[in-house]
Amino acid sequence: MALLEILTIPDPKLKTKAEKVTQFDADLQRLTEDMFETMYAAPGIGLAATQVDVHKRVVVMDISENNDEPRVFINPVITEKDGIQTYEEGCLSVPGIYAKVKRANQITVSFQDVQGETHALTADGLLAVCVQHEIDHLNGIVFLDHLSALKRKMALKKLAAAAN
Ligand code: GNR
Ligand code: NI
Repeated sequence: MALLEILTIPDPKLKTKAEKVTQFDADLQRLTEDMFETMYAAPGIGLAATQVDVHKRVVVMDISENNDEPRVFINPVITEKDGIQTYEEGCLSVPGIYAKVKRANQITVSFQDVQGETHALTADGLLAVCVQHEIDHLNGIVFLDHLSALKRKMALKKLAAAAN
């Protein structure tokens, strides 16, 4: 197992669109294990491979209190969306910044597991937020991109001030 370095904005590599996974092999298994270790250590409730500079469509997640519900989503695709919810989001790639983001309230996501088996999951609440947040990363999008230009500017100003 290994801790991976998490990219932070404004790193341009966070804007990379990740490639579909086609090889369900030992390297993929090891990547998910390293991503879990990195996510739990951060700590965070989700991590997209993009954030650790691996541009493949791989997401790990655990929204449980006790870190005992690990979930892996390979090649996730949202097939249904319903309603709207607003959630105060944070991101390991945007440290210390929190902002309300509007997203679908309920989603159905189709994905593969590390063996390549296909599954579908219907989720709402935080799980739905997290799946949408992580799929955004795979498409080179961070939550700040959902904010108004003014709110994004304020968040970036705060981030720059914190870095000094
Ligand atoms: O740890 C995280 N918490 C979180 C809180 C609200 C909405 C989304 C998230 S995901 C984030 C980890 C992360 O940056 N994943 O990409
Ligand atoms: Ni994030």
